[in-house]
Amino acid sequence: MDVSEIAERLASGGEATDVELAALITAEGEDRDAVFEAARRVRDREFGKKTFLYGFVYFSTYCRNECSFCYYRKSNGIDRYRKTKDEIVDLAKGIKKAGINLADLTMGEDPFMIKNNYENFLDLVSTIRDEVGLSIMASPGAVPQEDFPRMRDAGADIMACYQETYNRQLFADRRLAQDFDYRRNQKVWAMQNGMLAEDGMMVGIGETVEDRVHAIREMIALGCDQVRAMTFVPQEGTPMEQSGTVDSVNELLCLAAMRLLRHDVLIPATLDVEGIAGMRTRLDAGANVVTSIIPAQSQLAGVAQCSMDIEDGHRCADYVIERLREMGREPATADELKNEFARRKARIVA
Ligand code: SAM
Ligand code: MD0
Ligand code: SF4
Repeated sequence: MDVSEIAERLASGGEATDVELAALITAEGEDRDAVFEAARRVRDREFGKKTFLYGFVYFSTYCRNECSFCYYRKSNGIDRYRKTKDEIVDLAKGIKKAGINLADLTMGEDPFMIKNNYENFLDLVSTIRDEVGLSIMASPGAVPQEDFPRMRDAGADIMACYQETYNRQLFADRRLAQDFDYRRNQKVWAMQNGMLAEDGMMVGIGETVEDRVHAIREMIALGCDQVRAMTFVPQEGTPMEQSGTVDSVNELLCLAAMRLLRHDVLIPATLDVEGIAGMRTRLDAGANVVTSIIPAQSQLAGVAQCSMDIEDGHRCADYVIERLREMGREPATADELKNEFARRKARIVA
């Protein structure tokens, strides 16, 4: 199969079959380079050199769930923390000052934040909106449909809830005792209520190449404004601790496929899989957002890499911005992201 022809066809707005997409996301050698080059070209045509910067605020690591891949699953006997509202506000002010465009307010499904219809979580969101004024991503896990209007009214701009896989059996094996359709609907309910949505897939959790193609198709078909892929990182004390891993190039190829299928979508280059070393490869695969930026002195954790590059400042804003400029890319401003979100929200309610 002529992979570079497939990539070029998609880059100019054409379509591809599932078999062609499978070839694209398993490309090697020169074909692989051609896929990444086409994805970068499409990204630069849509966004120029501008790169959005998201700060990761993992404010509570308590969780009632038992996802088999996750370090923070309930039964793992780890040290946990829950930041106070004042601490979180200070952190968010700090990341705004450092040039970050958005606060990603993330938690495990923490009973304290969830109780009384998400009272504490929603109070946190509205406080960040009122006292900090950054764009806000909500990553609270799966939320009942009736709470979405309140989440929007509190000021959440985008709801992040990753399906991980669109293979229902694999979902059941990985997100233990969670409902596939309920989680899928998080994205639908967000958009029906005027928020943007982010979906995501994991790479290396036992899926086939066909499963990856299926996940990419489903995420794009849902109409999410942001889509991601993250390579599985094995975690101590979890059922998947000894599971094998896949090369992160598989993730990069999935990112490139997303870019080629939906030219103007937001795609994160996460620092949470390979640290700062993984930023360039992800941007070179067509990503246009850097996520999981964490201030050095914050005592906040990552998810897939709970400590990598954090304490030495290699995941902080200044360091990321320097590396971006070295690549010839430009950090967006907080206002530029606000405008981008406003334009996208107008489109989903239209
Ligand atoms: N608790 C909320 C939830 O599950 O939706 C929000 C935060 S959750 C920790 C964020 C995401 O991190 C998960 O949806 C999953 O995609 C990713 N993740 C978790 N553990 C991971 C691992 N070991 N390797 C790679 N990604 C992981
Ligand atoms: C990231 N560590 O962006 C974060 C996290 C949650 N919305 C995002 C997985 O990689
Ligand atoms: Fe909890 Fe999220 Fe980890 Fe699942 S992925 S155990 S919901 S923190």
